[in-house]
Amino acid sequence: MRVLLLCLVVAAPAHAGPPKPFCGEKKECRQMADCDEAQFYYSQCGEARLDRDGDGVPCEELCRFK
Ligand SMILES: [Ca+2]
Repeated sequence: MRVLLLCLVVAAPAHAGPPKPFCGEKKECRQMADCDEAQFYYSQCGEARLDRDGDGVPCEELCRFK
């Protein structure tokens, strides 16, 4: 059984892992689950409006303590 498990791990594709976030339909800070998600949308999805005051930090209400 141990050998079978090892084979499964080795055979797993290199890109297997936690699913990467993708740009979905979210547009506003109140739709973001947390600061990481807000930063992802801000930096990867072109949602510049998430940084309303233009200081480079999106969604202060989520990220201000980071
Ligand atoms: Ca900001």
